[in-house]
Parts: sequence; C-alpha cells; structure tokens
Amino acid sequence: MGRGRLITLEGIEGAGKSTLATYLRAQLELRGVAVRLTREPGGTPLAERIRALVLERGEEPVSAEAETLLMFAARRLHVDNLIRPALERGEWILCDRYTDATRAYQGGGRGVADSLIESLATAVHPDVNPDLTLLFDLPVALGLERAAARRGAKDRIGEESVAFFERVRTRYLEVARAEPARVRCVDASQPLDAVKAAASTAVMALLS
Ligand code: Z5A
Repeated sequence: MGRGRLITLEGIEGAGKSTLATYLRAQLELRGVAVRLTREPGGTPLAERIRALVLERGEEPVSAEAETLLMFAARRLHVDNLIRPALERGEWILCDRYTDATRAYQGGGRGVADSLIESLATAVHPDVNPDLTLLFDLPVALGLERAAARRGAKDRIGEESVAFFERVRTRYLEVARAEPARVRCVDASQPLDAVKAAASTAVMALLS
C-alpha cells in the first residue's frame, strides 16, 4: 500500500472547515479510502492539552512568539504520534488547520516574522506537508456571523478584532496565490451544496 494523503482545511472562523471535513470523510469512505479526521492545535492527547492552554483566557500574557511556539509544539506531537504513522499505513488525513493557520493567524494576524514561522515549519515537519489544502474563503463579517450563531463562549484567539481577522484572511489569500498547485481556494460564501461540490472535486482529483 502506498503512502496516504494529507489534506488540510483552512479559513477564518465560521468558514465551514468542520462541516466540510465531516462531509469529505464520508465521500472518501464511500470510495473505499481509509480516512482519519483530526484538527490543530490538537489531535493527540498531549497536543489537545496544549490546545487548551493556548486557547484559554488566562491572566498571564501570551506573546505572539510564545503562541507560535505552542502551535508548533502541538504540531510536532501531532505529526510524530498521529499524522506520519497514519500516512505510512496508507491512510488519508483530513486535518482541520495546519501550518497555513500559523502563517495566517500568527504571521498575518499578529505580525510574527515569516522567517521564524518558516524555519519552525522546516524543523518541525520537513517531510510532512499537505498534498492539498482547501482554503475556504469568505468575507470576515459572514464568517463571524456564522461562528456566533453556532457556538458558545469565544476562546482567546476567537475574541480578536475584525481588523485582526481581515489580516488573517489577507494572509491566507497570499499563501494561496503563492502556492496555487497546493492550495485550492473555495468560495465559502456560496450555499453549502456548492461549497461541498467544489471541495469534493478538488479532493477526488487526488484519487486519480
Ligand atoms: N489557530 C492559530 O491561531 N494558529 C494555528 O496554527 C492553528 C490554530 C492551528 C481554533 O481553531 C483556533 O486556533 C482558531 C485559530 C487558532 N481561532 N480562531 N479564530 P478551530 O478551527 O478549532 O476554531 P474555529 O476557527 O473557531 O473554527 P470554527 O468556528 O469551528 O469554524 P469552521 O469549522 O470553519 O466552521 P463550521 O463549524 O463548519 O461552520 C460554522 C457554521 O456555519 C455552522 O453552523 C455551519 O452549519 C454553518 N455553515 C458552514 N458552511 C456554510 C455555508 N456554506 N452556508 C451556510 N452555513 C454554513
């Protein structure tokens, strides 16, 4: 059996990543593919503990650089203990956020230097990079509206300003323009059925 595929789902809050991940898993399973759904930060017991630490609203300040390092610490656990072994077994991974989220949130949103993010990416997962990234793009106001309608309390990053999420969206679009072969931009402001169709076409192309 060959190596599996790593597919990452990205976008601002409320873009539909979780909804599409569940849908795409079902579509792949219908075609006989072994699929694992996971998320970042998190995905393994220890990485989920880092997620809780990095997203909780506490007293102690968390600098943008500290936040970046915590994201990559969680990512290394995730890669070592879940993603790489699953890929080697031939499984496909649908991962709700990965390093593009660090580029967008910590780099675009918080202004962390690209050089730091890229050197950490190279050190943490030199051999585990996405085969395909789906970027679910939509206006910030619509994403925040959907997220607000769905969930309870905001986490530490989710309570950031509209200007912050505009910078995040802009950086995501820059990443997509820089790597068109890997990153497929999907208009997530469309009705859900249209978003599902566009995402499914991109993912199923990996089967051939
Ligand atoms: N973060 C970071 O800063 N740096 C990093 O490196 C990483 C992460 C990895 C947790 O992420 C936080 O971590 C996140 C970024 C940061 N903070 N923020 N913001 P998360 O992925 O766990 O949380 P999230 O971004 O807040 O995800 P979300 O709000 O759950 O969004 P979603 O998964 O993209 O959306 P959804 O739950 O699938 O859909 C939202 C609602 O919209 C739901 O009711 C759907 O039914 C509805 N929906 C979805 N699509 C449609 C369409 N097309 N039409 C109508 N309604 C729709």
